[in-house]
Amino acid sequence: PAGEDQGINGNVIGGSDGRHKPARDEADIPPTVGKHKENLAEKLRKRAQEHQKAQPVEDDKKVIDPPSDLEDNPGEMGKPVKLPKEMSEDMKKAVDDGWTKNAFNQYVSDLISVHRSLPDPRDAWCKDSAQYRTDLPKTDVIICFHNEAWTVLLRTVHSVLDRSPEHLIGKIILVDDYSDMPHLKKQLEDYFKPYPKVQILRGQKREGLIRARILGANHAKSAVLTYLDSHCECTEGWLEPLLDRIARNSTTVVCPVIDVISDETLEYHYRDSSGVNVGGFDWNLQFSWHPVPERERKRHNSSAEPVYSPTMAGGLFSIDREFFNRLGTYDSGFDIWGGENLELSFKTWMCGGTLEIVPCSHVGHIFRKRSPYKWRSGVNVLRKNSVRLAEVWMDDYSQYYYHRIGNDKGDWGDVTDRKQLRQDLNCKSFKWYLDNIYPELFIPGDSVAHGEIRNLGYGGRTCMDAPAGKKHQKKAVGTYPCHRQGGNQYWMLSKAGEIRRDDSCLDFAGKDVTLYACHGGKGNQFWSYRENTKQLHHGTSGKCLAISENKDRLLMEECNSELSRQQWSLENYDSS
Ligand code: UD2
Ligand code: MN
Repeated sequence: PAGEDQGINGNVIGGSDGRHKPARDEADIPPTVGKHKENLAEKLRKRAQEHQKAQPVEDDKKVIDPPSDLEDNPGEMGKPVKLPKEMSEDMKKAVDDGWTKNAFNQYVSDLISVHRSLPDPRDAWCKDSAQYRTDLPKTDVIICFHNEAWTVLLRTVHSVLDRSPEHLIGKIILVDDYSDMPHLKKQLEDYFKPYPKVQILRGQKREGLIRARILGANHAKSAVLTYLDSHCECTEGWLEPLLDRIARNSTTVVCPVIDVISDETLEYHYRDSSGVNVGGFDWNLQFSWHPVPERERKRHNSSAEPVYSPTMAGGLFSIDREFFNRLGTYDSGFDIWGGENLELSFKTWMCGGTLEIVPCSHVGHIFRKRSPYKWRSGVNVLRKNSVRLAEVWMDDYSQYYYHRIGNDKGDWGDVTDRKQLRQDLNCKSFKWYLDNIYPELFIPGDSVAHGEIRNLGYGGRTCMDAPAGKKHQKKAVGTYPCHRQGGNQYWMLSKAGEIRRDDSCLDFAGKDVTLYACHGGKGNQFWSYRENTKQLHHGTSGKCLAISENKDRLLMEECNSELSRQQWSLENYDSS
């Protein structure tokens, strides 16, 4: 009976103000299958009643008791859910399985209502609805997924339904990119039957997120498209400030602030608008975050105003549907994952649009440390996408990316159509984009040298080699046989005397030679290359860079121009 379901389905708990109520009361518990159906459903119902939350079940999932000290409404207001230190074997296994399948803590997600409430991360300024236009366009929300966890996907959809004005949502289009997890089959249709706005599209084969997004766009009818990843949570008031920007100018592409939902505890973390970042990229064509640059800050009275961003992270944005089509949506030659965010960013700016981050709009996203799903075997997918991107949009600047990958471009297919598109749209040059939209980016061609830094001692086959993993880790920079593949052996000597990798700089503070965020203050990051002696003199210490006798590490020692281990050759050196 509907009355009983109320308690289970969490509708009464969440931050919903009654908008988008399903046609009939419906439990968040999907119908179970198999012969233990009765039993399982009964157990679940009991447990759910105890904990006042939505409890999913996946066909193959063993039902175990929740932690005994679980609070009444776990995860409400975005609070973290912490598991007990001592867990039963069954629980441990359930937790591990969740991590393996999803690369986040699915077990914890399953303990939290799919309608949970969140804190309101907006500045006071944002809540004054008088500043938003009253004739906001409708948006379709497109959510592509490949093997997403049940509760996480549901929470994404409910957060849209529960926290968006009804009249601004056309459809919510779920695009299933050929998932094989059992809970994403018929169960999903059954679950969303009472929600007429939710439409489910199924790909006939694995397309990757880029073509899945194009498929979604082809089925959309509303004036605006809004994309979300399948593990997001929208906060109160997230939508209006996005649509407002598009209502004012249909060539403005907008991104919410992406808050972090902990992969471990599902805690919702946010920073106020003074902590807003904008998007950039490096010459490996990887996306990166940066503080709002000074020149941009000066354009605004309040830090809550939308800011220009050179690039977008990719997953969460709104765009006028016609403008998106005019820009040729995405390059359908992009596979699985990656590069599409830069493609859309570059062409938005280069072809007459504007890309903004809107600090009044906050959406949470579960950032994962690894990709849980299968990519393509035998193809370097990311490289292929990036080469297509570089070929079409980056003019001569593509060489810096190619250099970085050892000029090994692989097979990137045919991009004739995409080049034609760029021409037809009469888009500006990549140089224009760099000069005007992303002047902060360090350009390898502006450096004194770029490429490998080779030591001439002990046979002259040893190169400076950056530590793997995250940047700015203060790990010691190493040495390795020169491999001519770019990658970790790609360095730039800037005119200011920095030895750089993107925004990390070679730094010596008396102990190890490390990589550290470039500070532009010379000192520990200042190196001068003496052409005649081939030595690299360090600023503050006055010492010279050398390698150890067994060639396995860098040394700093008193300068002596007789020692070949202090001699270096810098690729593409040009002092003029
Ligand atoms: C970021 C973006 C993501 C995308 C990607 C680059 C954010 C928060 N996320 O990576 O949206 O732009 O960079 O391509 O900005 N998916 C499919 N089919 C696939 C693979 C993935 O449908 O073959 C779905 C997946 O379920 C998810 C979305 O695409 O909903 C993005 O994938 P992700 O979450 O693994 O990417 P993420 O957040 O690491
Ligand atoms: Mn994601």
